[in-house]
Amino acid sequence: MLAEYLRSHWAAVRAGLLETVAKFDDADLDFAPFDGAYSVRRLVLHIAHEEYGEVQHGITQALPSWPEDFDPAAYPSRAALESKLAEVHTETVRLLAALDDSDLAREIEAPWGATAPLADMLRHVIEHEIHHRAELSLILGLLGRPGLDA
Ligand code: NI
Repeated sequence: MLAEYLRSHWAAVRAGLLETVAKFDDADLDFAPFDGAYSVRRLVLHIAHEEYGEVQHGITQALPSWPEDFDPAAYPSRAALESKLAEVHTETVRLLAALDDSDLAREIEAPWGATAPLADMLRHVIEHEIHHRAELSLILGLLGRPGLDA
């Protein structure tokens, strides 16, 4: 039941993220709300990168080390960002699909030394996505456009 809840919750969060990202034009991607803040492009890449690191290094440990940041210059358009989000999330969904509730109770020792049940590690990644999705929505407001109606 928890596994199914996490799958459906993340699917809903992701749908809202994609709806939010789709409200930006390519010309908006370098907008940052204040000096030193992440731009729209960097925020989207940060969501994908955190998921990639937490899932593929922290949980599955398929990656032997925390991944290098994704190079913003390699993602010149919204379509390129959406493609990166999908690439990372496809692997996460594959992992989630194979989980049942007993897997979620399993304690995972992350390579950085913390130990937590798998469910908690996944919840953290979902919360991270919601957190930055809200920042993107706020940025839409700063650009004078409607944000996400979550
Ligand atoms: Ni973050």
